[in-house]
Amino acid sequence: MNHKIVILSDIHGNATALEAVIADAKTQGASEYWLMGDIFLPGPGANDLVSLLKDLPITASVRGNWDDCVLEALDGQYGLEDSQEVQLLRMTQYLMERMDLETIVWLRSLPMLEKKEVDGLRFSLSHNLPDKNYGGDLLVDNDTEKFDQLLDEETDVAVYGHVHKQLLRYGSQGQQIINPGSIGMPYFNWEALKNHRAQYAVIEVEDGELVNILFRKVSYDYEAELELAKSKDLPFIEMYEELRREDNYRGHNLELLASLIEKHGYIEDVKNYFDFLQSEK
Ligand SMILES: [Mn+2]
Repeated sequence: MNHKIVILSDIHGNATALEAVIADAKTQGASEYWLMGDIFLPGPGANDLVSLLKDLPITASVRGNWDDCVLEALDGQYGLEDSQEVQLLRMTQYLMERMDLETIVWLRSLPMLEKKEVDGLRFSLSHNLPDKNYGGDLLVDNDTEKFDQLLDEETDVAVYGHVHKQLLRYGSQGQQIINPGSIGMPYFNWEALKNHRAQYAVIEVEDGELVNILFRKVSYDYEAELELAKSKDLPFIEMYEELRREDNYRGHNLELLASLIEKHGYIEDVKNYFDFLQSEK
C-alpha cells in the first residue's frame, strides 16, 4: 500500500502562496495532508485562507507559536507597553475582522504534539519541540543533541516546522527528522539560494517503508500577494512589503514597530477594539 502525505507549515497568512502549493501538491497525488502550525499573520489571509484549508483532507494539525499569539491577544494577555504586543493585538484585530470565530475555537483545540502511524511507521509531529512551540532550540545549525529532543523510542520520523527552512537530518540514534520549510515566510542566510518560492514537503510510505522525501519550492506571484495585502488594508504593511520583496521580516525591530504604531495610530485602534484595553484606561 502506498501513502503520499503532503506536509504544510508556516503559512503565516499568505493565501496566495498556499494556493500555489495546493495546486502543486494536487499533482503529487497525495491522500492526506498534515498541518504544522503558524497558519495566520503577519499576512492578510483569514477566511479566504481557511476555505483553502477546508477543502483539503487534513488528518493531523499542531499549534504553532503564532497561533498561540492570536489566542493570547484575544485572551487579554497583552498590553500597550510592549511594541510587539501592540503589533500582535493590532494584527489579531485585523484577523478577527475577517475571520469566523469557529476558526479560533479550532485553533484552541489543536495539540502541540500529534503522533501518526502510517503502515507501521511512527511519526511525531510538533511545530517546534513537542512541549515548546517557540524559541531557537531547533535552528538548522544546532547540535544533534538538541534535535534528539524531538525523538523517543516510539518515534521513527519526527516532523517539525518553525525555523522556516527545509531540513533533513538524523537524531543520534538514527531516526529521521524532516522540516518541510515555510509556505508563507521562508528564511535564507545564503544569498545565492534566496528565492521567493513557497516551500513544502511530500513524504511517501510504501508497505511500511519510507520510500521518498520530496522538498518542493513553488513559485507564486508575490507581488500579487502584496497588492492583495494593500487592498485589504493589512496593518504593518511596510513590514509585509519588505517580507514579500526581500524575504526579510523585521518583527523583532522594536524601533521600527514603535514608529509604525505611532504613524498609523494603532494604539487607538486596539483600545477601541479590545474591551479589556478599554477598562485599563
Ligand atoms: Mn513560523
